[in-house]
Amino acid sequence: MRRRSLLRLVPGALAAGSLDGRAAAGPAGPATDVPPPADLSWWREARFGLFVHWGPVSLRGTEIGWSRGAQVPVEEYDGLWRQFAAKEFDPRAWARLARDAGMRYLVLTTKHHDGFCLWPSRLTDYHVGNTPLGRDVVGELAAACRAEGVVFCAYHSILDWRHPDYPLGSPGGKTKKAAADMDRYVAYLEGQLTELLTRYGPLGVLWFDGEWEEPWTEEHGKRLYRLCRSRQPSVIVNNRVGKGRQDMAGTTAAGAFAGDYDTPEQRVGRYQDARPWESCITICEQWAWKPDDPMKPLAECVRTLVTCAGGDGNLLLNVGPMPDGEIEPRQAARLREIGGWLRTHGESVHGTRGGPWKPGPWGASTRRGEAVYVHVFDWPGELLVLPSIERRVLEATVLGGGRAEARATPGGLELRVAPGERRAIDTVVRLRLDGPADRLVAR
Ligand code: JFZ
Repeated sequence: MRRRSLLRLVPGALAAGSLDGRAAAGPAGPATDVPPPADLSWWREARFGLFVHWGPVSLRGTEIGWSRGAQVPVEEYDGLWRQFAAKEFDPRAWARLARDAGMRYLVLTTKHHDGFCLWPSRLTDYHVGNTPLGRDVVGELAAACRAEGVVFCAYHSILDWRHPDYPLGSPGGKTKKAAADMDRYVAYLEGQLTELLTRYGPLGVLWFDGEWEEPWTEEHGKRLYRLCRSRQPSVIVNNRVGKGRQDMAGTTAAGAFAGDYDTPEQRVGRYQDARPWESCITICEQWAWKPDDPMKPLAECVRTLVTCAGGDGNLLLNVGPMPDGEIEPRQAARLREIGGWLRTHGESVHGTRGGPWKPGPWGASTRRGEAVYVHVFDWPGELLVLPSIERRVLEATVLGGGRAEARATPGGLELRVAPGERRAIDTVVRLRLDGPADRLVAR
């Protein structure tokens, strides 16, 4: 069984201006004193994952971590674990839902900024094993994901506003702790990561967060990156492990920063094929569950996923399960709708690369082998004209059924689909080319 991407086998795929197929480190690649970047091909081909933010804070319906000492007094926030019973928690149902949504991996908040651990850590009492729920959420979900064919991944907050040794505290890192000891805290953090890396089998991704505060340094980040890769050589680590992330656009600054991929937050990343990236975006507005949180329409979810793929990136779509352990039925239904769309259109998302046209107001494009998928969200009129490509189009069809026409003219490539055969969310026009699409330069 060969799981490698076909793209990397295309002769000449390393030519300038072409897609490289492997996880190119780019100008912002990791330093030489850390292991070379992980092989990201399975993750890149997956394109779509489920982010899960959960913890006792769901009992209040306020934001995880950030509401501690803000909307919820610190003592009250830190006592919520006593009521965390989550009687309906069904890890198999979460994993199945992710799979039904067409997602290939799941990232769980093992510990968020509030310090609460969703696994029974030996290094603290502040964990799920001591709550009325009394189960190992990380362990059970990791097993459920494996059973359902979804890659289990761990989010972990570097900062911990509750831990006495971490120098900053709630609200939002705006207070200082008198008796803090960062070295001791780093030992705690590394001890917890060692637990996660050794107890639960292979983790697909370690999704770090909270690196932006002053106590954390790039040296800390490189050490943590090395720890992860030494325990699990194949694990993929995001760029929030170190100090390279520039802002919420999530791209990594030039220089020698640790981390395998970029992390735009609450926005779709820009077209970038030299370094992998993943946008994390909430299905509602809050990361943790909030009653009546306005939910994104199906069209927005699908177009967001497609625009990520068209920009050569991934989408990590977030849900916050309710305090009883269930994912809100309307959110679960939305995820299944996305899955339904992907059952017809998945070949234009999974396993593709972005381009050759960069996303625009009209839509986005993806490619694989000798096929290009033009995702048209908004037709400017009778036809869509795109910049010419240096290949002949042998055939144009609409994915899911329908006729399309592609005509090369001096003014560009003209695409036509009769108004009656267009789709409300995304008309996917599949172009069959006279050769590989990966060497076409993205414009
Ligand atoms: C971070 C977390 O704080 C957030 O709760 C969530 O887990 C997300 C995926 O990652 O997002 C941030 C990071 C920094 C700020 C706000 C949200 N900030 O500095 O204001």
